[in-house]
Amino acid sequence: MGEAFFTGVTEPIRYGGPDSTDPLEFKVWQPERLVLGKPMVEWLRPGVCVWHSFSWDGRDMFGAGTLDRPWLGGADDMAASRERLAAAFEFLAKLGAPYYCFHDRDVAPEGSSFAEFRANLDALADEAAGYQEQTGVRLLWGTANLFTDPRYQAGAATNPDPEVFAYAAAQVKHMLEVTQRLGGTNYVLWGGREGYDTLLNTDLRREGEQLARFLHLVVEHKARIGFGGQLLIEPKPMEPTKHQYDYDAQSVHGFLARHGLDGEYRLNIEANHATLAGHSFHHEVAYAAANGMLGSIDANRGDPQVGWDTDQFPNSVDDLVMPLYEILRAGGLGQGGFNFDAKLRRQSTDRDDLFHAHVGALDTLAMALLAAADLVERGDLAAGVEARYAGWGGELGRSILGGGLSLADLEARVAAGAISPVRRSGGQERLENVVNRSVWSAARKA
Ligand code: XUL
Ligand code: CO
Repeated sequence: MGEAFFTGVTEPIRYGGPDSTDPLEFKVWQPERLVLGKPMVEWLRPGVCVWHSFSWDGRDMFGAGTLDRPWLGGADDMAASRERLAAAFEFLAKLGAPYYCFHDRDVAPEGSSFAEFRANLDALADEAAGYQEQTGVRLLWGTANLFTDPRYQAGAATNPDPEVFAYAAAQVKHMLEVTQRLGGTNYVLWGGREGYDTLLNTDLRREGEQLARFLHLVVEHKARIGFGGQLLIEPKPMEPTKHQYDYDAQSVHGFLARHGLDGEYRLNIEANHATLAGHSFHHEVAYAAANGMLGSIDANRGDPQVGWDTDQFPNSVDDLVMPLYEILRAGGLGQGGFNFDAKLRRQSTDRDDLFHAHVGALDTLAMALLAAADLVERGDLAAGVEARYAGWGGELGRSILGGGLSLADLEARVAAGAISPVRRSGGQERLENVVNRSVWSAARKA
């Protein structure tokens, strides 16, 4: 491995323990530490994203790039792309994160035709395969960028022009194959522009049908090539469009069921997308888990005062404990993982800031995992939920759910005075204390 870019960090980041004062040592993250009988790394399967960490120079809609990114150098050609890949794998090897994720366009220059883009991507995928071999880093997921190029201004699958649909299909076909070649365990579809800016020019019925057709085509191609990974849809309610069809976990689930696609896709839940949808991250993960739709996680956070997708690195244990509790109770993420879909603040200009961000994110995630495991082990939260619904295990509850009682039957029972509900406390504050107890207890034992 070259040592060209991250010269401020000469050795792989080590575990220093909770009392370490070295900002570039892990305080909690110990990949092999057993949690509920399984190594931390297997519960979390954390990954680094190429787009925010290596392809972005800090530019925003008000100003130019600010970050020190010598591998970008302003060019979008094969030489610059090779440098970027070298930088990414040097970083990954030093951080010790086991996975990475990328869009086709994050690694390959567009060229002047689709055929050229495809050839560029193939050449860089070969190079990535070599780095994977050398470093042991694996691909968590691949995806196609169907939102940056101006051709996608009105969407990809939901575009009014079938030629744009065809272009998107070509891109996804190829990237699915590249993901398979690199051993990716998931393929993600995020429909950034699958939505509308105004209803004045939009046919909702047609766009829904187009999207369903597209998703069916991906399922068919997955079967044709024998891709063993999971297909994932990443919900987001808006941005860049005013309204995105894959609004949240529940709308995607409903859409898939309506079009005979449930069972084919699961969800890639992103924390900041959940909050943009007016939900908590906990809600989205809990919904996915409750409906067998939990696939993978894009870990990040928003800012409570800023209403857009700020994609900050996760740094709050409190935000992550309950999503992790749901994940543990669901038996884990299976083939999924935690991709840090997070970017530095524009003023965090040093190359080393990337290490600080990921070290903090891994430690935060690890600490939240310990707290969630403590909650699972103590079991009182789950026991409380069980007890709350105990009535449904009795004669009345079973008869209602079994379809044995009509509205008239129920009216008769109520009128006969056989039914007299007793109010019980939901105990929210007591339960919030239970969660805090596990957070504090896990911190003491870290
Ligand atoms: C955008 C976003 C994407 C997807 C992959 O908000 O989260 O980076 O994760 O296309
Ligand atoms: Co994301």
